[in-house]
Amino acid sequence: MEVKAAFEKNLPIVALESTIISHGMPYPQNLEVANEVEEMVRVHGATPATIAILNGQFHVGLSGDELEMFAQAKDVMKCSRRDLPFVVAKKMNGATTVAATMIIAEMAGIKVFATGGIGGVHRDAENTFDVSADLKEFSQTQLAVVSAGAKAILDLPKTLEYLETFGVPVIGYQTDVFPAFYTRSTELKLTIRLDNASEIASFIQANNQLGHKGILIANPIPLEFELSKNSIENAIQEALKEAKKNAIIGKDLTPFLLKKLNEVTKGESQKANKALVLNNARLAAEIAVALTKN
Ligand code: PSU
Ligand code: MN
Repeated sequence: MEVKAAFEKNLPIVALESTIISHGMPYPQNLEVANEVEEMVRVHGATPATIAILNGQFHVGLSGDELEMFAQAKDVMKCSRRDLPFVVAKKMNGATTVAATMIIAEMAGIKVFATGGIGGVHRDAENTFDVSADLKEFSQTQLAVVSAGAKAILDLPKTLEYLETFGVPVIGYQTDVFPAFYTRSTELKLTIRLDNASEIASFIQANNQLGHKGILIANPIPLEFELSKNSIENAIQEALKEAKKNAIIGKDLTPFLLKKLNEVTKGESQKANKALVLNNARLAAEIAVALTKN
């Protein structure tokens, strides 16, 4: 209802994904984060629209009970682009990844989307070919996505190369380098830096007028929540080793690595994750508001 009213009045809306709730964090922290993220968007003047699939139908905006169901359910399918027709045909419940959320948000007419981290090119992709469908989606779906970069479980230089090849602009928000989710900086220089929401809104308008598609806005984790590079790299190495030992591949790999990281860091990664998602929700709301003013 809230989202429908916002559309009718042309008010700013921010899309949110549901895989981060169902597969990205454990219960009950996931529900807490989902609610706080929605509240953060509201406090900054926009309407949150958490996107998911219920009984085969696309939902843009979830009720409290629906959020709770996605936070608790064990049988919700993680849906990327290729999974959408299956879940619709079978009238199943599905949680949407960044790629699938972009598709449904664009269909609904939403321009801005906040998440934690996007999928990317996995380490060892030269052997496994594991490249998230999120990346290709940016080249075909028009949406501005605010993320804290991409997790260092991935190969970040290759992820940026891929985005460059597909013509996807990566904007550093108040930064000259690509952030790595748990840490604010890397050696990876970006070509575009913008320092406030209004400049980003102007960029989005120019991009969309040109008929270009996705934009990645990289918003570094707040300084006080940043983890140390060494400790997180050690935890990642351990998580990757476990994944290899258990022969985890395909769509199961990202959720497996997130869960292992949380175990290895004794919940530290989870705390950082929450802080950066909230920070992204705030910036996305500011951008959505600025878009209605430009
Ligand atoms: N990275 C995170 N947290 C997440 C995800 C990625 O730090 O929750 C989720 C997002 O929904 C993202 C998906 O779109 O994992 C990517 O999965 P895959 O690598 O299988 O495309
Ligand atoms: Mn993959």
